[in-house]
Amino acid sequence: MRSLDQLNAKFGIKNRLHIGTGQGGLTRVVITTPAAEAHVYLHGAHVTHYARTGQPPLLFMSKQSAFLPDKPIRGGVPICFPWFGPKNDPACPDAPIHGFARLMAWTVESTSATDDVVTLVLGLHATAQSKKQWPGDFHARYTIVIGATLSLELAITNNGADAVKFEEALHTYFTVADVRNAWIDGLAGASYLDKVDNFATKTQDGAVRITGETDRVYLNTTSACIIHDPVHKRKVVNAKENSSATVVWNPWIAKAKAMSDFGDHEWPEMVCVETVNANVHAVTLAAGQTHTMKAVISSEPM
Ligand code: TA6
Repeated sequence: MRSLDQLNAKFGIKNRLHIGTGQGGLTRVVITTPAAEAHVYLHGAHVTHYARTGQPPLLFMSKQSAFLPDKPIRGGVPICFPWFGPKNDPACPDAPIHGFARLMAWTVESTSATDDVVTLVLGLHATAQSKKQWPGDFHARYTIVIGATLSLELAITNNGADAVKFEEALHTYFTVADVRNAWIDGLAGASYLDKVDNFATKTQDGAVRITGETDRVYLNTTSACIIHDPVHKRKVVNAKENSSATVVWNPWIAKAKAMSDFGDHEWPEMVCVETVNANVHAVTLAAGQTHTMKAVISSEPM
C-alpha cells in the first residue's frame, strides 16, 4: 500500500485535496472547495463529513463512532454492498450486516479539480475473502464530487463469467436540529415495509414525521426526498438516479441506547434517508455489465 507521501504525490491537489491520518489512525482524504468541505475515509470509502461553507454540516456523525478497520463508521454515508441488512444465509453466519464494502479498504483511483468542484474516485475489487461471503468477481467504483452539492455515484461492474444479484445502499445519515420538528416530503403515497411492525406493508400518508423508532423500506420510488429542518431553517434534498427504494430510519430512544457506537442522546440530531436497491429491487447484473446508482445531496434555505 502506498505511503501518505506517495498518495499525496500522486493524488494530492494543492489547496483542494490532501490525504492524511484521521480518527483512529485511519487514512482520510480532506477536500476543500469554495462552496463546501468534505472528509472521506478509505476505510469503507466512507464520506464522514460534508458542510457547505459557513453552514452546519449536512451529514451526522456519532461522537461515539468507532474508527477501527474491522468496524463500520457510525454516521456519514456508509456504503451497503452486496447485501442490505442481515445476509440471512445459514452458510454464512458471520456475514456482516449491510455487506462487506463498508468494512474494506478502498483505494484511490483518481482525483481531479476545477475551480468549483473536486472529484475523488475510489475503487474496490473482490478478494478471496469477499468471495467466501459472496461469489461475485466485482469492481466497485465510487465517484465523489464535492462542490455546492455532494454527488455520490456507485458503479458496480461484474467481471465474472456469470450473472450476479446484489443489494446496495448509500445509507446516508442527515443532520437535523431536532428530528421531532423535522419532516420529509417525497414519499407520499409510496408503499413501504414497516420493519418496526413485522415488515407490514403500508402506504405513506403525506409527509414522513418521526414520532418513534422508524425503520421503513419504501418501494417503487425514484423520487427525491426533501428533509425540512425548520430549526436550521433549511431544506436538504436527497435526489437519486437508478435507485428504486428509499429507507427512512431513526433509532429513537431504546435503539439508541442499545448501540455502543451511538450516543444515548444523539437520536434527535439525525435521520437516515437512504438511496437503495434492495428487497424486490435487488440488482441482477449480467457478466461484463455495469450498474450505476447515484445520490445528489443539496441544501437550500427554508
Ligand atoms: O437502514 C436502516 C437499518 O437497516 C436499520 O434496521 C438499522 O440496522 C440501521 O440500518 C443501522 O444498521 P448498522 O448495521 O449500521 O447498525
